[in-house]
Order: sequence, then C-alpha cells, then structure tokens
Amino acid sequence: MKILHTSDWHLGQKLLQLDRHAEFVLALDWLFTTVEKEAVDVLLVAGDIFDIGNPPNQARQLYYNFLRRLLASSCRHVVITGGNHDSPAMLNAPRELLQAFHIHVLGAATDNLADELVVLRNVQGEPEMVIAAVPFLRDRDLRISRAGENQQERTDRLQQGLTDHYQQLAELAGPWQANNIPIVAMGHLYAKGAVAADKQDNIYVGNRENMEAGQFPDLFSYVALGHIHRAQKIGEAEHIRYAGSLVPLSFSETKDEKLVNIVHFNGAAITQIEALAVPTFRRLKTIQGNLAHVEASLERFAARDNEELTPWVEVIVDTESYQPQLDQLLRDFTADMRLELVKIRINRPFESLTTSVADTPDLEFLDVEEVFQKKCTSQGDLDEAQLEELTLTFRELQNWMVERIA
Ligand SMILES: [Mn+2]
Repeated sequence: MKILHTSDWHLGQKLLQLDRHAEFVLALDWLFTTVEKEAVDVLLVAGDIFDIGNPPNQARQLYYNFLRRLLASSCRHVVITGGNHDSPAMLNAPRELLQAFHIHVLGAATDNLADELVVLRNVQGEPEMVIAAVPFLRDRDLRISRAGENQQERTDRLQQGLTDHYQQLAELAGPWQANNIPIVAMGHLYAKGAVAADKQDNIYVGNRENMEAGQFPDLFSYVALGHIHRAQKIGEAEHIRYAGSLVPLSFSETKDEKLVNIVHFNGAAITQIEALAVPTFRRLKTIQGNLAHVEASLERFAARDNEELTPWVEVIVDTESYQPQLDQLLRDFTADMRLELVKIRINRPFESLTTSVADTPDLEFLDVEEVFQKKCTSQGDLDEAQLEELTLTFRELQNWMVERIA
C-alpha cells in the first residue's frame, strides 16, 4: 500500500490581491499525475484545503474536478480533514455524496470520536488501512472552559486535551492492530519543535495547542500533519511529518522546498518514505539591497528564470535618503524583463531618527486578519497566546457570518 500525504493547499488564496488560480491548476495537475505515476492507493490531505471559509467558485470547481479525476486513477481512497482556515460546514456539505466515491471528509470534530476513525476497505470489503482522521481541533473540542483559569492552566489543559484525543483514538483503533494493517493518524496542529518560515504570512501559527512527537501513540505507523507550511520531520522518529504547503503561499516561504510525502507500507510496517519535490510553477522572489544591488539582482534573476509562469518579485530598496519616483524608476527598469514587480518597498533605516512620522501600514498590502491584529495590538499589550485566541475567534466569526450570508 502507498499513501500520498499532502496538506495546506489554501485554494483560492490571493497574494497582494493577485489571483493564484493558474498556480493551483498546475499544482493539482502535477499532484494528479504523481498519484497516477506512483500508483498511490490512498491520498491524505491534512487540512487547509481552502484559504478562506467562503472560497471563490473557481477554487471549489478546481477541488471537485481534482477529486473527480482521482476516481479514474489508482487512488482508491481519499481522506480530507478540515484545517483552521477551512469552514467545517462548507467542507462537510457534500460529505455524504463524496463518501459514495470513497472520499472521506472530516470538516471538524463531532461529539462522537468514532466518527474520526475511517476504515478503508479493499474491493473484497476487507479492511486494508485505518485512518485516525483528526481535523483542526478548536478550543471547544478540547476542553470545557472553566472560570478563573489562568493562561498557563488553560494551555496545560488544551495540551492535555490534544494528547487525550489521540490516546482515545488509539484505543478505538487498537483492535485493528491484529489485522497487521497500517493505522495512520492525521492532524492539523502545531507540533513542538516545528519550524515555520520567518513569518508565515496570512497564516497565524500558534504555539499553545501543541504536542510533542513522543505524545503520539506508538500504534500509529505514520502521522500525517498539516498547519506548518515548511515540510519537516518532527522529533527523532521518521514517521511523524509535515508535508508543508503545495505552493509557496508568501514571500517568506520561497526558500522552502515544497514537497509531498509518499509512504510505502508492507503490512503495518513502513518500508520507505519518499519526499517528492513539487515543481515551482511560479517563483516568488524577494530582492533587497541598495538600488544598484537591486538592479543588478533583477537583471540576473530575469536572465536565469525558467519557470512556467512569470515570476512575482518583491523589491525592498535600502536607502538613506529620499528618492523621488523610485517606484517608476524600477518599473521602467524591469519593463522588458520576464518578471512582474508586485511590491516595492523603501526601507530607510535612519528615518526614525530624523522624522517622527508614525509607520503607517499600507492597507493594500494587508489582509483583513492582519488589520484586525494591528487593531488589537494597538489597543494594549497582548501576549502571543492572547493575540492568537482573538484571531481564531475573529476567524470563527468571519466563517460564521459567511455561512449565514452565503
Ligand atoms: Mn495552512
């Protein structure tokens, strides 16, 4: 048996208001071809299928078309879990229909833990793999809130709630062990020790609801994680991994190699894990330095690039003096180059010494969540955990509104 583990597609994402549909089309094409070429039996998608609760129709169409194509491939089972960006209701809406095609969707935790245990069967109806399909777990899934709790007590209880969740699933899955079939867990969470890009733009990564590698029960042959966009192993073991996002979702992710994990099983045992690199369909590039350096780098970059789609470039010009029309100058400079300047920023390190003008963020470059976070932090001192909680609540509220308006 072979599984392919991927996560964090964020279909429908926009970067600086630019539409990324063309990239997602190419990435899912590549994924489909890979599933076929590698004769993958089971596809696992560990959360953040869509970027927002109410994704554009084009993104939904892409998702359903991809699933439809899979029906005619070697892939016999698909398990999709909801991430923190997904609207559980939106993801779950076609659940019963998709189930008929062996596509299992778990948008959010339910009152019945056994719902998360998906038994995959071969054509003879015999079980061949069991998936503990754990979606992103929200506060209310993990704990009953208690009055008068301090931050540390809350954090401890959330972490305990997570560990218990996996422990209880392992107990439910226990009897399947006798069949010598793989028991695989999924999760959309922050695992202790995981490293994100410098700033996982637009995706708020918390550090409270986390688990250590050793806290995943040994019963699981493999743990397929999502949430962190940089592919990596967690802890000493080989079998607990993030697949990372399918395409770089921000300029801060461009140094990470994007990949999917293919896991080979012989009975319940893993015989091989292959990390397959996803091609770069559109390069995102940040160029920073003084004007001369930036211009030289732009020329070099434009000459060497060979990706399918025109690269998107962010330029940060370090300068000590005011340079009028720098924007236009750079646009003229790159007019004939095979790249698109999508953001030009001027970095004047000494500015704060000479002027008292406050650093006003440009709304054009912020998404709704960033504006909300800036508003929160401007109102008083918040620690990271508080800001994260407010952000999650804000996102839930947005999803709640979207589901009622749509
Ligand atoms: Mn994500």
